[in-house]
Amino acid sequence: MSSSFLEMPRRQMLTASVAALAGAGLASWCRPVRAEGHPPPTYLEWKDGESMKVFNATAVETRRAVLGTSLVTPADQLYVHNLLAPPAAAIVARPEAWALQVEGVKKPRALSLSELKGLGQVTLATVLQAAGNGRAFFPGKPAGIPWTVGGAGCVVWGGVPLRRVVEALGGLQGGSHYITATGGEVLPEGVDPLTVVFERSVPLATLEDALLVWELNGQPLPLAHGGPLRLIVPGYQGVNNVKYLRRLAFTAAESQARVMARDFRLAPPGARPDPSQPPVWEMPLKSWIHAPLTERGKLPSGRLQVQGVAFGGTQAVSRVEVSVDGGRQWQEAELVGPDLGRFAWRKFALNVTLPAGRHTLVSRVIDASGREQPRERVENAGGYNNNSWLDHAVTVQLS
Ligand SMILES: Nc1nc2c(c(=O)[nH]1)N[C@H]1C(S)=C(S)[C@@H](COP(=O)(O)O)O[C@H]1N2
Ligand SMILES: [Mo]
Repeated sequence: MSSSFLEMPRRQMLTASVAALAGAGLASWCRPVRAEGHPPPTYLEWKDGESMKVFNATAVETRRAVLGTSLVTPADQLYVHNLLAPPAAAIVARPEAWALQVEGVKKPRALSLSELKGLGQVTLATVLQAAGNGRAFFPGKPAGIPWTVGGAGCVVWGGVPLRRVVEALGGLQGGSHYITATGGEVLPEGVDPLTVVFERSVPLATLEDALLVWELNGQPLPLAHGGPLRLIVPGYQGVNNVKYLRRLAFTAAESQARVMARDFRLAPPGARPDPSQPPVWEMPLKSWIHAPLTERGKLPSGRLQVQGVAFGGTQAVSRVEVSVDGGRQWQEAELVGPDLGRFAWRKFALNVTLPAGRHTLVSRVIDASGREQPRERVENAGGYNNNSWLDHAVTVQLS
């Protein structure tokens, strides 16, 4: 493992992190964290540095050429995004000591991780994606991490369906419209907790598919990805998948935490985000090509295979079309490899023969409900939900 971020001095990482967090409007808690001398981000040392691009100490994305080389993204190549410094590693060293407080059910109480495991384990593959994945392609350069395509992966979770937990606690109390999940980060003292706590609400209907997970790709959930316990809301943008889950409540209203009420809102360009605007919830359908790429030199002309990944958000992928002329003419690609279910991504491939010169390759997905990936992004102040096929085009140079 030879990676730039492993060699980055601790102070530089903290400074980078603090600067990025200040940009995200969360500056209020940075100063206390720094004053406390928070440990360096050793929680990312195990990542495959060759495969990753580092934005700061708590945001790394997977390189485009690496994504999709296997259907399931290896954990050491999966992107990471933390808005707060993660809790101490001790919580994954003794996972059985972790407890989850459940509220809004007939018999509210704390459940230990062992009790949750006792309810039985299921596995589910989902796409996990940063809501700002594709932000780098917004010409207005919205504030926030400039993710390109690598703020995403497709992984296999192991855990218990949330429905089963609710049943074990006597069912829902009633009157709730949201699932509100709280992360277990240690909050700085002296600031209003609502301005810093990682707490998100999703519609109650997501109870149908939601999981509480403790495994990632068959291994105990690492700290970087929310271990020992995480909420997974299949088909929803990454921000709704709360890590270090310590409280889960069925609530009448959305959380008033800043990360719910002000951040991750679909505000019109130039507008200030506020709770009246739609939250970042479902992932819009999306696909992109990851091969061939000629960023590091030309490729020979002739026969080559165009490859990429496609997902439908909450819907299954129906088909994928590829264009090798920037979107004028389209051909249907082949869906390859096993189908891991409607929340996973599908790999696609198309064999083409191309002459020497520059070619613009694009893909667009059509989902099971007939929706088609759009040509244009929907403009918004935060740079969220970019699924424009045009923005995700790759230009290759063949000799
Ligand atoms: N508790 C907590 N959960 C969190 C976050 C966080 O900062 N704290 N970041 C969210 C965001 S913005 C994203 S994109 C995903 C990233 O998941 P990953 O780091 O496992 O890839 O986790 C989400 N869950
Ligand atoms: Mo994110």
